Amino acid sequence: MTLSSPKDGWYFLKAAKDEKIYIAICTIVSVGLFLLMVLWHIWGKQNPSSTTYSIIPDEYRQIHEKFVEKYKVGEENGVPVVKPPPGGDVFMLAQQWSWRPALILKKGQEYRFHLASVDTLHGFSLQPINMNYVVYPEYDYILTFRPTSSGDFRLFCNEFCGIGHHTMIDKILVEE
Ligand SMILES: [Cu+2]
Repeated sequence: MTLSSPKDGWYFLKAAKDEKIYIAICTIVSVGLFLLMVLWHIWGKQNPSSTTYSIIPDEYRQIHEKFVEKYKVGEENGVPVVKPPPGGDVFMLAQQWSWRPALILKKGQEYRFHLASVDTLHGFSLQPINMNYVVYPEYDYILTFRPTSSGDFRLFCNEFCGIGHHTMIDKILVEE
């Protein structure tokens, strides 16, 4: 409610010159910022885009377990260590409170990474390169993943997910 209503027909009055200039500047700035967003997405140092599908948690768990069984090469502190073939799919599973499996990858090779949570919200935080994703339950995030340096990397959950959140640490070893 206003104290006084504008006169009838105010909407059809011609805008003053300074108003037109103001609108033109605002339009140019907003279109410019929008284009910058697109350009930054393509050329900026952003996390890559992912393709996302919805999943049924139990079905994803079965796919993950088959993947682990097929390419398992060892175990470390009860966590399976898996060496997937380059070019293949990697089914990572987050749940309270672990990221599985531990991985051995080849430098310079491409993998199709699937990130999924079967219970609650988790985070995928790859350190020390600081690559971060939020992983919502019931979705499969697919990323094309190509390690460009060898070494020993750690994968953390960076979304607080309960009492054991701090124990969600996984390992990715990249070989030459
Ligand atoms: Cu967590």
